[in-house]
Amino acid sequence: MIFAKRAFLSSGWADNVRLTHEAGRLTGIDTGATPQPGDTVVDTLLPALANLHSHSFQRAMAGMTEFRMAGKDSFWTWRDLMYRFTGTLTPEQIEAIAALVFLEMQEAGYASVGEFHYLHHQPGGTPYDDLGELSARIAAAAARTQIGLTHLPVLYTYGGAGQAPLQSGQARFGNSVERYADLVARARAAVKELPSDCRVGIAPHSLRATSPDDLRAALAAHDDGPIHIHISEQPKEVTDIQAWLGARPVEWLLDNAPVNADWCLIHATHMTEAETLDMAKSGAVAGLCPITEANLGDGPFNGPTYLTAGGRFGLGSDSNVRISLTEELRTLEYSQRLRDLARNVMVVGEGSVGETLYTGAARGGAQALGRGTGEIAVGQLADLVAIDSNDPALCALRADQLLDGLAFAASDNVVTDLWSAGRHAVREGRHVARGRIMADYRAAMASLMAAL
Ligand code: NGQ
Ligand code: ZN
Repeated sequence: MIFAKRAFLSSGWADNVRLTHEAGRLTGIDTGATPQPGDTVVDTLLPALANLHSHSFQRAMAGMTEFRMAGKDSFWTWRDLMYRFTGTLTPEQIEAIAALVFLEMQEAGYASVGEFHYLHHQPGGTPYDDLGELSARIAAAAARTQIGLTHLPVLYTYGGAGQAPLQSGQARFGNSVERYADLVARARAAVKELPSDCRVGIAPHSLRATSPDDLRAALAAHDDGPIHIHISEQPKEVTDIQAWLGARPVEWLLDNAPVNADWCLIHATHMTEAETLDMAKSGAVAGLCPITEANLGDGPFNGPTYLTAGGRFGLGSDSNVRISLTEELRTLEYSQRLRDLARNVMVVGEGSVGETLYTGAARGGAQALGRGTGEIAVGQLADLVAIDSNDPALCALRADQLLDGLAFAASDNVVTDLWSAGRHAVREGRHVARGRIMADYRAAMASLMAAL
């Protein structure tokens, strides 16, 4: 059982909290308690966040695309390099990279991940003997790290807006809607081997990688689980979709798909005021990926309008160029400050920015991953993170300032413990399977770099 000197419960801060959990869920929460022999004693306990958007394999190319070339680098040239990188990745390497990524997420304070998975086939595009081979590799990485996985196999059929054919670099991603249904079934079989908090959703990659008819067909075949889609990340995407479908991407999606609380719209960066308000009303989650959106030069999210309209949001690490929960939180707020020349933007009315961002991302992330979590309360999954408030970045703060300290002053090394649905994966700041996962990752990278 867990004893926390202080915990942020659904009812607010409480002291001397003893928590029990069983089969992944919180079964008892006593405040004003005393620690019992055998308890895991921690300093400050928070609901752990979900990381709602990841392409784990991209972690392995972090730092390789930051060299300026002939003054014309863009999101699209980054993407070409990323495609080249996917050209040789083996199933073993993909699993080793995903395990490293999930470990880094847990050490940073994320209990779960939405893996938006589109690397399906062999180099060249021939399916593996098992269509779900690479989904099984992602599931294996989740098993090794014990992270809470929401696996999101991706429907990727076209190379660009207007049903353009796949480019050669996209061959490993491609499926018809029919074959996609088989792939989802294989992914479900792989995830069934994992603990019961793990699950499967669907992910049409983007409007440009699918078509209106295919999207409708994929949605019709889907009966349970979250639906994720990339949308309006780059201006070119907005103009391409407008030219093809006659409406801006978010506008088109809201008018043509049953977008509701099961949906997560990744990025949603370039929206008009009307799109922002309509998206907030839909109940969908905005999947914000602040570090990646800064790294790729996407632009800032329309935060103030969206929050004022009650819009829901969560955080994702997307390209995994850096995995840091504290840095995602502050990068989101700083993107708003830099645009608006203002401070404390991501709060409606008055209040703590850190608390608004953290609790908003906890609830929104849980919703987006279809996970019964997001606050510490009986019946919720035991997705918990402990931080050390004696860290110099936090030691002078009152309890009601700790989330501001976490978001703006601290590094992820304040994380001491993490539980994914009750599985105690990080202890004393280190993942329990760190040695083996690190060794496998280094070996995978050596073989990958030799083959590139
Ligand atoms: C992805 N990443 O699916 O990994 C995309 C690049 C695309 C981001 N959008 C590929 N950040 O959008 O076509
Ligand atoms: Zn993405």
